[in-house]
Amino acid sequence: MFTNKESFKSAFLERLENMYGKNINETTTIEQYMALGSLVKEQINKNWILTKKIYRERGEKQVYYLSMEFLLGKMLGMNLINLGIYEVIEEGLKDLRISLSDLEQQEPDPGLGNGGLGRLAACLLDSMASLHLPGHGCGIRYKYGLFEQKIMDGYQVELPDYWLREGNVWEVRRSDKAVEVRFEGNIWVEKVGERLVFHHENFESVLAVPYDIPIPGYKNKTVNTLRLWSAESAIKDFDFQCLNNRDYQKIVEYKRSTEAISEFLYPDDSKEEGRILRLKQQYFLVSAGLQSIIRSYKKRHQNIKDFPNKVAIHINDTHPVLAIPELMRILMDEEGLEWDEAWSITTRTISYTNHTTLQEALERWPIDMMKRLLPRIYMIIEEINERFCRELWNKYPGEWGLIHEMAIIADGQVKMAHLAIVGSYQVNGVSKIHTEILKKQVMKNFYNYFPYKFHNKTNGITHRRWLLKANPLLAKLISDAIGTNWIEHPTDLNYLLNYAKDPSFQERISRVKRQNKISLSNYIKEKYHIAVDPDSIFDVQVKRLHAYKRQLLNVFHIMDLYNRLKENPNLDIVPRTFIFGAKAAPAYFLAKRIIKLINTVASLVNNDSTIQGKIRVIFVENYGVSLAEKIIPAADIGQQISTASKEASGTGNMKFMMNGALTLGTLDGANIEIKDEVGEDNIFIFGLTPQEVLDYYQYGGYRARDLYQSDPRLRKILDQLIDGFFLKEVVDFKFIYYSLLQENDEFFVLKDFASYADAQKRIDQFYKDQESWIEKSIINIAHSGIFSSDRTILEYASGTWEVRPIFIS
Ligand code: 26Q
Repeated sequence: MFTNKESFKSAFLERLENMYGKNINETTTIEQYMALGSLVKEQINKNWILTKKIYRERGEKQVYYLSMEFLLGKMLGMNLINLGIYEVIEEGLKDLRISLSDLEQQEPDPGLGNGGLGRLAACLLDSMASLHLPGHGCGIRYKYGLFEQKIMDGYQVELPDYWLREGNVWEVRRSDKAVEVRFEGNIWVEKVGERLVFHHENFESVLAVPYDIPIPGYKNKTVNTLRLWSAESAIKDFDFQCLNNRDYQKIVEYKRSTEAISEFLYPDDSKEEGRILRLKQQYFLVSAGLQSIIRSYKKRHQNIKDFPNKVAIHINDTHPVLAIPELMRILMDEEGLEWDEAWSITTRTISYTNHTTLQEALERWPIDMMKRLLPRIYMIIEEINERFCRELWNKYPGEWGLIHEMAIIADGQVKMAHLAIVGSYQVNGVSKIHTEILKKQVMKNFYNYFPYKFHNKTNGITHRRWLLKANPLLAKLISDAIGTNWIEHPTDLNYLLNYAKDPSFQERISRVKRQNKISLSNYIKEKYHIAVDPDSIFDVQVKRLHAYKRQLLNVFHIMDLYNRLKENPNLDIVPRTFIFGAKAAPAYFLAKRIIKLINTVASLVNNDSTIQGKIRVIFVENYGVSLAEKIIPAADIGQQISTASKEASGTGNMKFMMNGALTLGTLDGANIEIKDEVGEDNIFIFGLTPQEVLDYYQYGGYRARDLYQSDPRLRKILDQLIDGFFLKEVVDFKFIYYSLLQENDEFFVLKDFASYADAQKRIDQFYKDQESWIEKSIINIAHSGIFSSDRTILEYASGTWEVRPIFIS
C-alpha cells in the first residue's frame, strides 16, 4: 500500500513507462488517469482475492442484488477514499505537477442507469461493502449507457454514450466464467420413469460473458463484486473462408442479434411497451446471473436443499422478476427437484422491492411474445399462475372478479408485479408512505392475502460519496467540529445540533456553502457563458423529467415571478438562480416540450436587462451522477415537488439535506420522513396531501379549468404558452396547454400553484434572516444520518436477507 508519497511516485512513474513506453512529460492526461487507475486497481486486487477466498471457505450466506441498472458514477476518487489514500496520492501527483482532480475528470461516468433506482443500487453496494456484508451486484454491461443529452435551440437531442471508448480500468473480463443463455425454440416432454423431463430444442444460444468490478468498502478489507454480463455470439473461431454466402449472411445476422442484447440501456419509458429486446435483456441478466450463483453455491455446498440458507437473491423492481421461473427451471430441469421442493426453495430465496405505483410503469408482457421467446419459462409461469389461482379459489370461492384481478396471467398479458409478489418471501416499499400506498391501494388484494410479506425499507444514500467525496469542504468542517466518527456512524451527525446556533460555526458553514456556489458559478460561466451571482439563492431541481415530478410547476412560478418583475421592477426579492437538470425519455413528447419551455423561459429571463439580474434560469445539459456531485453541494434549496403519492421515495431529497440545502417539497415519498426528522420549521412543505390526491383520483371533483378562470396569475401564464408571447415557439407549448386544460391536469400543477408560490415567498423572506437560515441548514445536515444507505442496508440485512457481516483480515 502507498503509505507515503515517495513510494507512490516511483510506482506511478514506472507504471507510465511500462504501459506507454513514455516518460511522464510525454504522456497525456488520459494516459496518466489509466496508469493511476491500474495502480489503484492492483491495490484493491489483493483484498479482492482475499475476500473471495474467505467467502468461499467460510461458506456463509451471500446476497446477490439483481438489477437492470447500476448508476455507479466515477470510481477513481471513491476508491482512493475507501482505500484511505486520497491525500497521499493527491500530494504525490502534485509533486509531479499533476492535478488529481484533472485525472478524475478523465474517467467517463458509467451511465448504466436511468435515475433513482439505478443510483440506489450503487449506493447499496457501497454500504454492503463498507459494513462487511457479503453482498454482490449482478447486472448488464451495456455497451452504451443512458444517452448523452445535448440542448440545441432549447430542444433535447440524444447522442450515444459510448463510455467504453478508452476501455474500463476497473473491470476484469472473466471468459472462464461465461455461461450459455437460451432463447426461442421449442420444448418437448419425455416421461422417464415417474418423472417428466423437459427438452429444449432449436433454441438460439447466446454466450454471457461476465466482467467483474471490485466494490471496496470504506477503510476495511472487504472487496465485493459487481458482475456485469455482456452478450456475445457462441460462435468460436471458425473458418469464414469455408462458408458460402448464405451461411455467412446468417452468421453475421446471428452475431448482430446476440450482441444487440447488451448493446444499450433502455430509457425509463413506461409507455414504450412490449419491446422484445428489453425482455431479452431481462432474461439474459437473470439466467446468466442465476447460473453463476448456483455454480458458485455448488462449489461451496453439497446440498441444493440448503440453498435459501446460504443465498439471498434480491430483485430491484420487477425488471429481474424472471429470476423466479428461472430458478424453478434450474432446480427442476437441471437439479432434478420436484415442483413443491423447488417452489419452497425459490420462495425462500427471492425478495423484491417495488419502486413505483404508477400504473403505466407496472410491467406487463404480452403472452405471445413471452411464449415464443422463452417457451420453458412461460410454461413455468403458467403453472405458477394455475396453482396460485387454485389457492385463491379455495380462499375466495366464487369470487371470479377478484381472482381475475390477482392472476399472474390475464387479459393476454403476464403481470410481472403479481409474479414478484407470489414468488418472493418479501415485498418492500421504499418509504413509509409508499409502503402504505402499496398495502392500502395498489396491491391491497395481495396485502390481504399475504399481509406478512409487506415491509418498508426507506431508501438511503451513501454519505461517503454524497458528503465525504462530493463536499470535501463541508466534510472537513464537520470533522473539525465533531470528529470523524460520523463517517462510520452517520447518525453521529446529530452532534452538529450542538453547533446549530454557534455563530462561529454558522459563519464557517456559510463560507463553505458560498465557496461551493462559487465553484458551480465558475462551471456555469465557463460552460454557458452566463454569470450567476453566488449571493443569490441557488434553487435547484435536478432529476429525470417526468410530468409527475412537476418541473412545470417550477417553470410556471418562474414565469409568474418574471411577470411580476415586469410589472414592478422594484419588487423586493432576494436574487434567485433557478437551476434545472433533467433528461427526458426520447419518446416522451410532453417531457421534451417541458425541457423546451424551461430553456425558452431561461433565454427570455437571462437576456432581459430590465429585471436587473434578479432572476437567472440555468438548464444544465446532461445531468448525471458527476454533475449531481457538483450541483448539490452548492444548493440552498432542493425542490422535491412531485404530486403527493406519486414519488415512491426520492433520494435526491436526502442528498440535498445532507449538503445543507433546505427542501421545498410536497408531502410525498421520503420528504415526509425528512419533515418528521427536521421538524416543520426546517423544511418548506406545500400542496395537496397524498390522501387528498388519492381522493381526487377516486371520486373526481377537480376542474383545472376553474382555476384558469379564477386565478389571474395562472390565466396569464397559460395564455402566454399559446399567444405568441414566446414568439416563434408558440406551437411548441400548445401540447402543454392542452394537457392542463383539456386533459384536466393529471398531476395537479394548477391546483398546487398558489400554495407553491406561497412557499416560495416564505423562502424569500426566511433567506433574508441569514442566521436563522444557516441554523436550519445545520439542523438538516445533523438529521441526515438516518438517510444513509448504511441504515437501509442494516434493515435489509437483518429484516430481509438474514446475512451477517464477515470480517476480512
Ligand atoms: C421499464 C420498461 C422498459 C424500459 C425501462 C423501464 C424502466 C426503467 C427504469 C422503468 C423504471 C425505471 C426506474 C425507476 C426509478 O428510478 N424509480 C425510482 O426509484 C427510486 C429508488 O427507489 C425512488 O427513490 C424514486 O421515487 C422512484 O421514482
